[in-house]
Amino acid sequence: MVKVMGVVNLTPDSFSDGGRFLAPYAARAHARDLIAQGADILDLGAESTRPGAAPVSAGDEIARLVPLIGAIRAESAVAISVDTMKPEVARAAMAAGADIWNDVTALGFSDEAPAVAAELGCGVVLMHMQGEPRTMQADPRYDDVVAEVAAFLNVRAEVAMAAGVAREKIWLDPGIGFGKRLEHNLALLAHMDVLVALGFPVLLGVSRKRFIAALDPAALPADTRLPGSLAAALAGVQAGAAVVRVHDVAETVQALKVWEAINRAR
Ligand code: HH2
Repeated sequence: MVKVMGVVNLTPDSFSDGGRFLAPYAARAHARDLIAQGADILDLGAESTRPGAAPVSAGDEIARLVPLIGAIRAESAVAISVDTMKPEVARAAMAAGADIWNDVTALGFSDEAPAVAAELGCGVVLMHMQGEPRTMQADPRYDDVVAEVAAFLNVRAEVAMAAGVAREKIWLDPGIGFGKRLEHNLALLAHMDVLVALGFPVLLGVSRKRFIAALDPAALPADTRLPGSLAAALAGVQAGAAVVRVHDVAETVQALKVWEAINRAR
């Protein structure tokens, strides 16, 4: 069964739902809603990766994340992931009850990150990004985006395992929209089987992303991109993605139920 990771943003400037869930009680209510809608994993993020977003200190990230993790843990056994690049934030989050470190820098933000992931024994999402969030969309270039992303993820998985992260704790993610033009995103989605063949579960984040508006100018506001998000998520799972990271959990769960029922009828 494909797993659904629901996004809970604790940032004031996320592109899709910026600020709406910043107040602690609102984030908690949102987390509760996503659990009720069928999320298998909640992905909590306190630092936006939006191009041009302001950096957040580790202390601020921890102050936003830890109370929410505690509150969710007190009432649910749902898997909790934290979207952070910083080892000290991952450490505080796991101590508070989180299970997974979702790192858009694939444990590359600091030298000690792979060893910290090994020590924490948590799940680790290794995502591909070209450049850094502030400038990544300025001029992304690849000779062969699918081969380059696959090679990068393979190396990062090797680095993580060499530091002591267990193989079964690792998930890979092509990083749709992270230093990629429309054609790069489409190539990665069309050839996701190449990433799946690396032998790790693949996590895919396409929800409400800008490439959808590049294909349909009517989808300029991020909250009008649900149909495109579902189409891309289903294309991804058809090619073998194991987890989809989404904002619209109920709608994605329904789409996956239909898709899985059709597959069972084959
Ligand atoms: N996308 C975003 C953030 N984190 N993590 C993984 N593993 N994969 C993704 O595709 C991914 C991610 C961007 O989405 P969102 O959280 O809505 O925006 P922001 O980073 O501005 O909070």
